[in-house]
Amino acid sequence: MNDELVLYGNPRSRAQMVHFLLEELGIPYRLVVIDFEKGESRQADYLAINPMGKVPAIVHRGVTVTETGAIIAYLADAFPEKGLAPAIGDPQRGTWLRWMFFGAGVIEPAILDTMLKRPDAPRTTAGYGSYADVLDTLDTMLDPGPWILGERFSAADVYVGAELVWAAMFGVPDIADHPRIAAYIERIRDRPAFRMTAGV
Ligand SMILES: N[C@@H](CCC(=O)N[C@@H](CS)C(=O)NCC(=O)O)C(=O)O
Repeated sequence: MNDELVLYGNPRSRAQMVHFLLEELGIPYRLVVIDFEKGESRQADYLAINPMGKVPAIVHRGVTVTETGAIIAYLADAFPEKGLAPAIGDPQRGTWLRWMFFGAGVIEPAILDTMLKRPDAPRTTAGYGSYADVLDTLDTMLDPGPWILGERFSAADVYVGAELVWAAMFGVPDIADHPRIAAYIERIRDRPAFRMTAGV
């Protein structure tokens, strides 16, 4: 079996979040840059990896994984000795999965809809309720902090944390009104692996 780990992405994309995780894990990998300007995400050889034509994607041990949250969860589990995912059977696993899925299914659409100023869907129908609900809930996620699992930094911080850093950089509103979230964003930005992969 080919054990090589290949990440397809580029620094100005969600692939940065996976790159951030790889540096936190400190494992060997090969980065293949997919250049959007050259149309590489829509070329046949890349569509064979991800038919969505989206990055990030990884290939590891002959298996392709796409979707940022799934890749981050997969890699944290694939290298358990690095301690970035609570083991199956550990009650903290429930908290970890909760916020990993919150990152993909709640934070991401809430941020995008807010950035694009899309009209609000009815609160009971929208999976994220309202943007204000999401911020209030993130506040509870960080109580007591400093990380999602308390004193333990994990892959959930890589995913949710990077989403929030990017949201703040793109000027998503009201984050400054939540000092706990603002301080968390600074903690993520200060991590050497984040700085190195985001070029900040
Ligand atoms: N649901 C995907 C979204 C990935 C995504 O939209 N990636 C963007 C860059 S951030 C992309 O590849 N855009 C290039 C294109 O659509 O051609 C995930 O969470 O990984």
